[in-house]
Amino acid sequence: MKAEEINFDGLIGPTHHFGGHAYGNLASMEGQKRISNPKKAALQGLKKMKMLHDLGVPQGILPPHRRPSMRTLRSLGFSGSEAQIIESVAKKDPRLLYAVYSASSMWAANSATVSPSVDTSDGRLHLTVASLLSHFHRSIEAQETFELFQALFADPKLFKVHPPLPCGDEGAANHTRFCSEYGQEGTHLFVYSQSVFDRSSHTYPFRQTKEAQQAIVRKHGLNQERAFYMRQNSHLIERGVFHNDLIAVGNQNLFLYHEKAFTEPLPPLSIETIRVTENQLTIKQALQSYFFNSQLVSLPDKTPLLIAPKECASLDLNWLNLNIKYVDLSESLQNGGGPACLRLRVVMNTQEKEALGSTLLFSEALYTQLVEWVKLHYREQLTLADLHDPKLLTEVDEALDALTQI
Ligand code: SUG
Repeated sequence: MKAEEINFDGLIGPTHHFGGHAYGNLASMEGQKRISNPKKAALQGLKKMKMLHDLGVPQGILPPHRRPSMRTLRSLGFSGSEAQIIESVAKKDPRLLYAVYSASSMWAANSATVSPSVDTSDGRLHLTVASLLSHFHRSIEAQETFELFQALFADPKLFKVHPPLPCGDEGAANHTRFCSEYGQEGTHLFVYSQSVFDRSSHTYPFRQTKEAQQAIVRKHGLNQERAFYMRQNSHLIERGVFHNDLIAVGNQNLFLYHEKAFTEPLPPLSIETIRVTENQLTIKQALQSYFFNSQLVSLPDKTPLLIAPKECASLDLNWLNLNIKYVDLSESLQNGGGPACLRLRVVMNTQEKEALGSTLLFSEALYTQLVEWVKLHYREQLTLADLHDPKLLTEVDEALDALTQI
């Protein structure tokens, strides 16, 4: 079957701020209370999408969630007009207000786990929306993502969108699909941090459960013999490696990973591996530069390319026999989200792509429109104090209304 892999990037929303919401994510913890620049953040994200599109790598785009999440506040018992609710939450518990203002849906790698139709028993493309239970500000994404994906992947003959699971699941950030061609049956590597029955205590949240991944294999109808599970090195989670995509990246038949990523040997995946040693790149350097959160993509001529954060440009990477291009994502990175965090990979065949329609596919014209839209509607500075003002809510809604027109 002929198929291509589309990178769907989360469009960075107008309320991007540094709230220190993600415990165990060092950048987020350090960034708390810094002044963010939502306009710069969104333009950086769009520029990355354009870079991939210009390189001939298929690119899609996902709209931001409406923030603040009024439905979350109402579900927590706040009532009245939206402005009244904001004022009341701001007074009673500002942390709650900041959390429901989080623009975290930008990190689309955490929106779902995807299985292309060539891998599933019923021949449909399956997506399980991530529950994101480990952090309050992220868990509120799940229901909205579910509704969005049901609307986007609407044809029940081609797609099956599963609701979030009742256990910790952070989506594609902890899953790698290997294959020789995108349209050929793949092999799946699921990396988890713990079992739901694990009783050991640790400082930082262990986000991904094995049970969620086993459920995904069952529900998507994947071939059990081609699904492998590995446990993340727990010491690394305590050092800030909160998702597997901070320490490993794979594409097609190539897997690039740090020697300390796992404590057991890799399963028999029949792939080419690049095992990065501590001598070549220390864990500290990997985290500071977000090297492993690069996107590993295949160019139209099939050569691999690494799209790395610009923070990697100063590293000595002579040992790496790969072409590299650098991107500036400083705003997202200050919240612990690099190039790979911002995208959800979806392998689609021609029929599936046609059913999706063109609205979400990146084009030169869409890029121009979105850049104009961001320039018109986004602020250049956002502080936590700004989130207390109901005027921001009006501004955000105007922006999202205009986006709907686009
Ligand atoms: O869940 N940061 C996100 C970053 C997600 C990165 N994604 C992948 N590795 N795939 C997280 O920790 C920070 C938000 C704040 O602090 O305001 C945040 O949620």
